[in-house]
Amino acid sequence: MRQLKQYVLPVILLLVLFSPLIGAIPDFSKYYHYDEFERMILELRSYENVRVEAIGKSWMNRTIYAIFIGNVYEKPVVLIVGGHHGREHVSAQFPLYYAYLLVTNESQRKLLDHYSFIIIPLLNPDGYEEAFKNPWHRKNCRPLDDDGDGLLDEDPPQDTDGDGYIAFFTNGSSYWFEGFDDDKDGKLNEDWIGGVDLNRNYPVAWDKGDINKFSLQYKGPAPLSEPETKALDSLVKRYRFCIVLAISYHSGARLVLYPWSHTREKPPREKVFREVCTAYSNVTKYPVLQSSRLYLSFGEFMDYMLYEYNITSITVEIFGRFMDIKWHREHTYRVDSTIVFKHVYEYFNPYPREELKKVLKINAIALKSMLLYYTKYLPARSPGITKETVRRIVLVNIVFLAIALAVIISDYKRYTHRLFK
Ligand SMILES: [Ca+2]
Ligand SMILES: [Ca+2]
Ligand SMILES: [Ca+2]
Ligand SMILES: [Ca+2]
Ligand SMILES: [Zn+2]
Repeated sequence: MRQLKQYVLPVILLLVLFSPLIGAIPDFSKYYHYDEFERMILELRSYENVRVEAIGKSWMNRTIYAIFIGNVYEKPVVLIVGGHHGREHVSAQFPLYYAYLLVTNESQRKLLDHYSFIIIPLLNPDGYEEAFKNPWHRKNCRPLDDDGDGLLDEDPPQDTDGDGYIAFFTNGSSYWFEGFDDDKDGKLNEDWIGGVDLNRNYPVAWDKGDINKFSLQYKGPAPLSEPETKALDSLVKRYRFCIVLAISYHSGARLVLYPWSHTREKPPREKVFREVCTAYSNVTKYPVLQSSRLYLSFGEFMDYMLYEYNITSITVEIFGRFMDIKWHREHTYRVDSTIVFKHVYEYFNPYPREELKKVLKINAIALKSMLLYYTKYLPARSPGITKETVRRIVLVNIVFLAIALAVIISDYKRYTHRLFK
């Protein structure tokens, strides 16, 4: 007995120490490299009603995942896509965080009564990983000879002074980035790693897109030329008739956008679009705007969903310093006649810990509230034949049979009675 007692205290201590780990979700208040991010995606497989599918590979052979929550053939599907753009880390963090909420948070789980979900948190894993080295990186990593010298990606920018930032310089007439002239051709940073802007690569007004390979908005050699956009498109093709709403997450600003991006014309069902966006905006206070009112963009995902598949689709710019004059002033320096800006990562992504937590939380509340609002637009569906329906049909048939039998018997009795009377 005494021997047993000496184990009690250590066991209790261990249980107390590790209890927060049991059923806990990952720490989303910091950012993760791709390998860890991938591990967090795969860990979702241990939850009920969750399936994780590899839908394709990036140029650098990283896997692109889709997370399925609930039964997509039973409940209308909400499609959520993040991480189109490398440096917009929070735009990938949020969809993964939200996937965890849908399976662990009581209040969010109620949405599964109305919807199922397909979540692609990170469409551009190469760009995402590259942005840890070069936080200006937006495109994918298709090997691309930007300057036409026959060499691929030979001169990206670097942090030459080791302060952890890649600075941007401008003197009013020209601009340049921090880095070495890697190929010693006298030009600085003229051929970055990659790439194609995935959110300009879809076949909607694609021909009007940017053909300059060095441009951050380079549209690619052909519509859907990239393995990343192709993977997403074939997934959407498979479930096009189940998807009732598509939400694309980006960062750089705080806005809720609706189509079109490629024209200033009104989209079909503009009223619904405005209502849905407003339901989100009521929580976050982000302004609601038609995307093209901000600027025109061609070959864009949200437009493609509506144009090609008639899927109601919106874009949420989840966080950013766009138009934040005060922040810009605080993060811009002047050295002689040169203006220096370093904090591009913080422009696109909230600071780790408190600020990041706050952004994720408020957007999760906004998304839930928008989805609850949107239930009124869900198509009326036949519930299909369930076990319960079969049980009821059998029961009703038994009752009818019993009545019929009773009638026949009583009729027979009456008949025979009359016959032999
Ligand atoms: Ca080159
Ligand atoms: Ca390049
Ligand atoms: Ca530096
Ligand atoms: Ca060079
Ligand atoms: Zn973006």
